[in-house]
Amino acid sequence: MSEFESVITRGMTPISEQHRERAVLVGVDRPGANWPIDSSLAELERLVDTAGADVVATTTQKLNTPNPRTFVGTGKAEEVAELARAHSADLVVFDDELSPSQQANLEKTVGKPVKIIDRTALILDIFALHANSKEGRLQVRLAQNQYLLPRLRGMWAHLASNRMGGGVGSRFGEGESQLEVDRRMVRKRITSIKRELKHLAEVRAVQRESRYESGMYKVALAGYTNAGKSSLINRLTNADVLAYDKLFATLDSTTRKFELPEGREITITDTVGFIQKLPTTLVEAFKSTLDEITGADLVLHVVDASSDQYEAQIAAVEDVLGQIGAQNIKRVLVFNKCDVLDNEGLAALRSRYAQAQFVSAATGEGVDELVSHIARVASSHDTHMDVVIPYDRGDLVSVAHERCRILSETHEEAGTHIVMLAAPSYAGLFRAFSESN
Ligand SMILES: Nc1nc2c(ncn2[C@@H]2O[C@H](COP(=O)(O)OP(=O)(O)OP(=O)(O)O)[C@@H](O)[C@H]2O)c(=O)[nH]1
Ligand SMILES: [Mg+2]
Repeated sequence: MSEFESVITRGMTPISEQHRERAVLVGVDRPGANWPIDSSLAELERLVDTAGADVVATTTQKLNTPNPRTFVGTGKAEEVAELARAHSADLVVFDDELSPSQQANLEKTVGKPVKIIDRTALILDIFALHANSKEGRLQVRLAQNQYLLPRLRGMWAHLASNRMGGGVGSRFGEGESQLEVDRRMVRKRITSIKRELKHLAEVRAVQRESRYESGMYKVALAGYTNAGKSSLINRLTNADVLAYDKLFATLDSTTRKFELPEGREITITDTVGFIQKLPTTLVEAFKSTLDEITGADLVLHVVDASSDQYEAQIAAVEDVLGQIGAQNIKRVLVFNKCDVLDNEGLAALRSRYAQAQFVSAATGEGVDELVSHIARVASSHDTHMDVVIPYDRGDLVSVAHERCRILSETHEEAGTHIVMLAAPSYAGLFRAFSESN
C-alpha cells in the first residue's frame, strides 16, 4: 500500500501492534437528531477501542448545520487542535463523515502528525482488521478505494506540504500531475476489484444452483452490530462462529443447515452487523455479502434488548434494510439478551412488541419458541400433496424427507405413497407424481 493510501485507509495501528494510539473524539449535537450525542459518542469510543486506540479526550458542539469548511465552527476547530496537543493525541476522530475538503482543512488546523479520521474511515479500518475471507477483503478494499478517490487531492496537498515545508500554494506543483496519475490508478483498481467480486458471486451462484438447496427455505439473521446474531446462530446450529464483545466481530456470512422439529431442513445465515450512519460506500461494497439478506425468505431482525438505544438501533437497521432492497422480505423482530432484563422490563417489551420473539442466546431461553415460530412461518405457504413416487426415484423421496413435512408414508406396488406439506419451491418437483394428476 502506498504512503498516501495508508494514511487514510489504515488510519490506525492494528491491535496486534503494541502501541495503542491516543484519540480525541469530536461530536456535533444536532437538534432533532434521533440519536443522543452521548450515546453516539459512547459508540464511537467502542469503535475506536475495537480499532486499537484509547480515547483521551472528547468534545462536542451544538450546531444546526455543519460548517462547510471545518465541519465544527472555526473556534471549535482551534480548540480541537489545542486538545490534541495537550493530550499528545495521535488522532482526532469525528463522529460524522467529513467531506474531503473539511478533512483537508482540519488537517491543516490541527497540524501534522495528528491524523484526522471520520466515523467512516474508522469503520473501514475495523472492517480491514476483521476481514478474513477473500471476498471480505476485496469488499473492504473496494470501499477503501471508493472512499479514497475524492480525497486524493487532500492527501497530495499533505505530502506536498511535507516536502515543501507547507504554506499556501504547496498543494499545486509536482503533486498535481501525480494526483491525476493516482486518480487513474485508483479508478483502475476499483474496476478490477469489482470484476473480481462479480466473478466470485457468479461462482457462488453456480454452486448454489447445482444443489437442491436452491429451493431450501432460507433464514437470515440481520441486526445491529453486537446484538448477538453470531451467538444466536451458534445456539441454534452449533456453528462455531466467532462471537465477542467487539463491534463488527463478523464480516463474512456463515450459512448452516438447521432441522426444524418437524424434520424439514432449512438454512440459517449469520451476516455482517449494521450501525447508525453506516457509510454508503460500505453498503455498496458489501453488496454480495448483503445478498444473503436480500435472497432470504425470512429475516430475523436481532435486537439487543439490553441496549438503552434499542429503538434507534431498530430504526437504523430498518433503514439499511431499505437501502439494500430488503424492505419487502418477511421479518420477525427477535429481542435477544433478555436474560439481562428484569421481569418488569421484559413484560413491558412483550406488551409493546406483541409480534416479536424474546430470547437469550446466552441461556437458551425462548429459543424453542423462536424455532416453532420459524417453522410456522416457513410452512405458511405449503401445499398439501398426495404423491406416489416410483421406486427408481429414491432421490425425490429423500428430498421429501429432508425438505418437506411428511404426514404419512406407505409402500405400495407403484412406489412410495407420501402425503406431505411441501413448500412452493419443492411442490413443482412432485407435481408429476401427484394423485390428483
Ligand atoms: N447477556 C447476554 N449476552 C449476550 C447474549 N447474546 C450475545 N451476547 C453477548 O453480546 C456480545 C456480542 O455478541 P455477538 O454474537 O458477537 O454479536 P453479533 O450480533 O454477532 O455482533 P457483530 O458480529 O459484531 O455484528 C458478546 O459478548 C456475546 O457474548 C445474550 O443472550 N445475553
Ligand atoms: Mg457476529
